[in-house]
Amino acid sequence: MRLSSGLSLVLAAAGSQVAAQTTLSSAPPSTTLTPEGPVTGKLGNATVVENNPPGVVYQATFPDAPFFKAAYPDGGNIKGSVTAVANPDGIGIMFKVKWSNLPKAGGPFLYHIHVAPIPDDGNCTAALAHLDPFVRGEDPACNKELPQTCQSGDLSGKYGTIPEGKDEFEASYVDLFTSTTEGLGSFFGNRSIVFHYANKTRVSCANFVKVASGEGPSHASTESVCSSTAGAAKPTGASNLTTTLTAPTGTSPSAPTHVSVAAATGLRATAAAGLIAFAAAIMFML
Ligand SMILES: [Cu+2]
Repeated sequence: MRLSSGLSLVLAAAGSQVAAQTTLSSAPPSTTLTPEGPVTGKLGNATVVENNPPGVVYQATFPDAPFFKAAYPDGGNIKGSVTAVANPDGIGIMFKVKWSNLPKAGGPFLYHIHVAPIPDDGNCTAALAHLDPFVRGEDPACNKELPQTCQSGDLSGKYGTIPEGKDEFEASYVDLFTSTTEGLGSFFGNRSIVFHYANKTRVSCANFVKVASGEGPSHASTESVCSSTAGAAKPTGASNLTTTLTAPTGTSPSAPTHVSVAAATGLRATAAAGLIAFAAAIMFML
């Protein structure tokens, strides 16, 4: 309970930050998701998902052995995970990608949310295609300036590929088009992440599993105690994602490349709050 109280405080602080920063930005959002940009999906462009359940955390942790054995001739595999939780306001999902022991060749690497889970035998082919509820298809390639025109599951397309020649990679960003609300097409909690070579070879893959259930009197159980109310997926007038890539200047081969992506305009504050809540959620899990 002490941890719960701490989490509440952090969430409250995050909320204050949103309010404070939002009031500083009196100008209306300079861009909107629609009608800007081409319509790429058969069902339109991806829509912003609201009402994602607070505190529900999904994590995909990579296995000990790769699917594509040739990527690790000496054994081992990519280590690490992709963790996801809703922003405190429920708009968008905060992703944290943290990997090490990356393949020595084959980059820049790609990673996506794929529609199907990985079976027990670890066959990444069984993940099928990318999460693509608006039926966009893979071609042409994602334009990261217009993430709503990309496949929802194309995370490296929207937020950056992973450079070759580094041992580690970390990225944190808010994606507005994926969801932790069960029942939506953009829901990924029952799906998987696939890590690819640049040529799309499937190197390794992992299923998302729920590791925290969010609201409720007890956080000890991983069973869901949250409401499964389906949120409406609808466009809102905020986009214009910005990306900053900070490459380390040190010579250590293990120095991570850190990518920080935040939504511009009012959502930057939301993203900051999301980071705080996300950290709190992870702390809680520990
Ligand atoms: Cu993929």
